[in-house]
Amino acid sequence: MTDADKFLYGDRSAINNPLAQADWSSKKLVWVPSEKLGFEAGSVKEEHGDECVVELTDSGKKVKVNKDDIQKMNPPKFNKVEDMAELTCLNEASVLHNLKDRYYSGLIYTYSGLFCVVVNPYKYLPIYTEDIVNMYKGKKRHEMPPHIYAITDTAYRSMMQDREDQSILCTGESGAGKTENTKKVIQYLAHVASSFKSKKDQVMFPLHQGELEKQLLQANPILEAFGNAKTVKNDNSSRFGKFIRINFDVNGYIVGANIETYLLEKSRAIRQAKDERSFHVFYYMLSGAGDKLRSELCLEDYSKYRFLSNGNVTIPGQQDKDMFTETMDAFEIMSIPEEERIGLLKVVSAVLQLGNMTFKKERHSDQASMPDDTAAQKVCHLLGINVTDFTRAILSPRIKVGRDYVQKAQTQEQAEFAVEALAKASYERMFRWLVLRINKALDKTKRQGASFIGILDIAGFEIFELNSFEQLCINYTNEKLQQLFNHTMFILEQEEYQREGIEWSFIDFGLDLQPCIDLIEKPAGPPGILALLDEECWFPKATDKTFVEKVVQEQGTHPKFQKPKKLKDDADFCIIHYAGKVDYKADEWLMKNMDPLNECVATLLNQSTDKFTADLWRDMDRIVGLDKVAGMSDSMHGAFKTRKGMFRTVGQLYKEQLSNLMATLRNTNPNFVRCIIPNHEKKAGKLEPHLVLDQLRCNGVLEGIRICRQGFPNRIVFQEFRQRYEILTPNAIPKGFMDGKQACVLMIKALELDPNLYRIGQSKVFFRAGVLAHLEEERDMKITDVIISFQSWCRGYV
Ligand code: AD9
Ligand code: MG
Repeated sequence: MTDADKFLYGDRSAINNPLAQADWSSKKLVWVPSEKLGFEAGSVKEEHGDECVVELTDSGKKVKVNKDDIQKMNPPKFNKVEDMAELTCLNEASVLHNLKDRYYSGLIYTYSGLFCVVVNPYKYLPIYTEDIVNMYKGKKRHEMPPHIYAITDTAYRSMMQDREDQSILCTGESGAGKTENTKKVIQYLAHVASSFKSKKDQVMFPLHQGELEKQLLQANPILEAFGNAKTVKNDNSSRFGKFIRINFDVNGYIVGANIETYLLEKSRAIRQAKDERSFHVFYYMLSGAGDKLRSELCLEDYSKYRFLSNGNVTIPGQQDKDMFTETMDAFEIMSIPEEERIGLLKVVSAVLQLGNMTFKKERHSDQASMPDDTAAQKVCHLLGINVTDFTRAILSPRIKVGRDYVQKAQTQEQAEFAVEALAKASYERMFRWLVLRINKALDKTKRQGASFIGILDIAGFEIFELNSFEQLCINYTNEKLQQLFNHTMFILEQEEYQREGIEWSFIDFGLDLQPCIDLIEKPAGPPGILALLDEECWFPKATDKTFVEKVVQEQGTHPKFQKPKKLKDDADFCIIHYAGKVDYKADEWLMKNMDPLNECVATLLNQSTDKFTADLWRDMDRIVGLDKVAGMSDSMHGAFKTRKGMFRTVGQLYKEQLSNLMATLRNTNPNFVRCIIPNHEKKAGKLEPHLVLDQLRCNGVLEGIRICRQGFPNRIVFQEFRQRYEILTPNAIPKGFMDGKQACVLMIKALELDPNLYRIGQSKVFFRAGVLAHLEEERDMKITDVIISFQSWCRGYV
């Protein structure tokens, strides 16, 4: 066994161990809930009505357990099973046990029906080499052990065979491995679908990738430099979501790609929590820029920047200086020229300088003043605008009042707010520009794509103690993704039942999620939370508090909505999401939704002498001025009425972006990858059972199982059914040839099963959850009987 084999196949020698099998059937092994371990193995000793006495296997302790709390253990032949849908006892305990068992043997990928579950190993595993890529190439899913490559290859082959677009959806909590797996998908596709394969090419360019594939692979380090940061949970946490669409021609060669990004956490550019960092690029630049560049960019020491309040936090095992070189090399490969690179870095530096602009309250008025304009001068130098104009725009911007413009002095608070908003907007615009630029590079062949594979890397449900607008957006996304999953499962099941011609009454569980989705996104009748938030943003004198009141008034009786309980009043309301109840606090939601910006400064930037800056600020129609925000200023609500429709709120834009994403995904064949974080210490070889169970609950794996159980989850082809269980119905089938289906019908009749427990299809028998497990037990007992009588026969013989 090679090292890689160990991490792909593991050791499943125990599965055919007859002793283990006999042990399982004689001891009535079950799982009982355990505070520490999730579940503990035990054997049922006594049964009294609803209760039974279970002897725990490890400690030998006897415990009383309610029968409903007991979950059946699978026979040993299912140990470390690669697809958990095959388990005869399909329950939480068995799923957790199987994942844990596999994880401790170094097997991080496991299937669960439609899902591929992957547990972050937090260490290098030799399973992503070129040899392994080649091993998976062109193989069917069941021919190879579970792997992200198998998912990718299946998607690729279905795309080629069925001409159907595909998607691979990675979700999971922060640090679970979404981005790492996304990268593996791209790596695999860049390898197997490169058009750069002709003999001539290979002689001339011994590297394996063509230019496009190289650029595709380099898009990630660039995006990560600008969009990732060290957080408490993950040293390389993506602070944005992304959907990478790789286009293929009819021959299956990559012809281009496109990246869409979602919800960049731009506030990180100005503020970071304890022990966290701002976006990587700030540190790369400050550590890696040479003297010439440092002076060109007006760079200073870490300690000088207010927006890097935690100073120079380093990442273990990473040299920011080297990463700077790597990022610049990636730009080179992406053919982003020097002047654009400098343009980007100037914005990065300007964002930092904006943080150093400080304001003071004037002695005799509320007006703000700026005693020292050094930082402002640097900002203006970097962005190619006039410092006097800039200072005026910040301290006393021209504001439209009715039909006229007037200059309105700002308070210190307003000036500080304006500068922070400008820093965030600059960073966001630069990021958006970068994505567009990468897309331009990746689309340059302009060859028509015939079909595509899209890879989604987006945060899973977030449930903190108190949750804000950002969590609402991400949880709303996950409701929709889960709905897509449930619906897919429903369709597939339905198709299978139809193909087999069995009677079915399978419910579309996607519908279950609609009420919560409506609560968030419905435009009217009554309006959902996002619509109410928009409405309130336009409403004179509205505040976060009046917004909450409106929500309660309109949606107070919605079944997925709860007002906070009296005792826990620090939350404003609670949404019963599919993944659980989530408490939201509406502080700053109006502001977050409006995302206002000083229009005068935006206009200045739009007219910058620096081509790059002017380009960044070209489209101005989404900018909402500070004066237009309810609660910020009481001036002129008439003014923005006329502007309504000119720009859109953050909520509206996101809703639209998400709806486009969903429309795209609905037209693809989805492949679901659920990433699981095993512990919160970034530690290899440690799996916290309750942490994993919580995630399995949130990410739909357990829900998938629940849905499965509503139908006929276990299915077995006629021939196998006969081979395995004929022992239970010795006289049911007459000697001689008999058609598989007919034999099964006779066997089932002899078993006297309740008709609700099974369906007989065209090629398989379908069973309700647990039925097959029961047959398996009976079969075991029969076999044990045979063995025992054989043994006593042997003894008698001796
Ligand atoms: V976040 O929501 O962007 O904060 P992700 O993307 O889910 O998060 P990521 O892929 O960045 O997590 O993984 C976190 C870290 O876990 C990586 O930096 C690796 O150190 C580690 N990891 C994850 N998957 C693997 C793997 N398959 N092999 C080895 C891994 N290490
Ligand atoms: Mg990530």
